[in-house]
Amino acid sequence: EDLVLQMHDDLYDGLKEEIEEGVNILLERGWEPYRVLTEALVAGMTIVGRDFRDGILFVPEVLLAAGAMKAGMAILKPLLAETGAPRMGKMVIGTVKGDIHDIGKNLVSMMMEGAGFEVVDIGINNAVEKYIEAIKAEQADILGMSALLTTTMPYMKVVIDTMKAEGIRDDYIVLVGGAPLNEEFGKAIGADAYCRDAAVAVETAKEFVQ
Ligand code: B1M
Repeated sequence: EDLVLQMHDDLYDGLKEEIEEGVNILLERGWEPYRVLTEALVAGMTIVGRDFRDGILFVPEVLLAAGAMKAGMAILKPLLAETGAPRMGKMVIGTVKGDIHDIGKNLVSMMMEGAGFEVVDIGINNAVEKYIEAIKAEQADILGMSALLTTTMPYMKVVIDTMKAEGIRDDYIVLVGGAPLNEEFGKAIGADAYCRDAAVAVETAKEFVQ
């Protein structure tokens, strides 16, 4: 579809209004919100990520792209949440200390809400104290942690180890995600599961709460 390719370019160029317009047009054409999300926005961000890695794009440009992506996600959010699914459980989610990448986390939050989970988003750059305070105060069923940097992902282990030391590790389902992680890492740090993407996070969370 031409419009989708155009949107990949617009996202790359950080054109917020064009992305909003594109999202609305695809929805008018009858596209499912999840398809718009994955094929137009997430796929576009993958291209941005590749050129960022290769030194073709720099932080200011990627920030603009992220802003455009968020604007598109804001339109989709209420639609993804509109399923009227029964309440499934409660999740506290945040990115780990040192990590400000929040698009993936926001997407997971949206999809979890859409699937009937209550989500408490504690934002970015969370120290272990913040996580533990939140899961206790919210009486959460699930703790979700997100990390996009190889330098911040080891912090997930700090959180889990602290939970163990406090004797509360087994009171929660701990799910982890983020581009640099994998199954093996999830196991090694003592998480209940690694979630490759937001859809997998939803499926995994459902399996654990049922
Ligand atoms: Co950053 N960045 N960045 N960045 N950035 C990456 C991650 C990088 C891979 C780019 C690259 O080199 N190719 C690279 C990391 C390399 C590494 O660690 N090996 C990198 C770097 C180096 C950096 C800086 C250090 C750059 C610098 O300053 N020199 C810096 C660090 C900032 C910090 O956090 N302290 C930095 C900054 C930034 C921006 C601020 C410019 C911007 C973030 C804006 C924002 O988020 N508000 C940014 C962006 C946008 C990216 C890329 C391009 C895109 C990330 C993204 O949003 N993806 C990224 C390249 C890439 O990943 N391809 C990159 C889309 C999103 C939907 O996917 O986040 O993977 P993702 O989430 C998925 C899954 O991973 C999973 O589900 C999500 C949805 O399907 N998931 C979970 C994620 N969290 C989960 C939690 C769960 C479950 C599933 O819990 C249950």
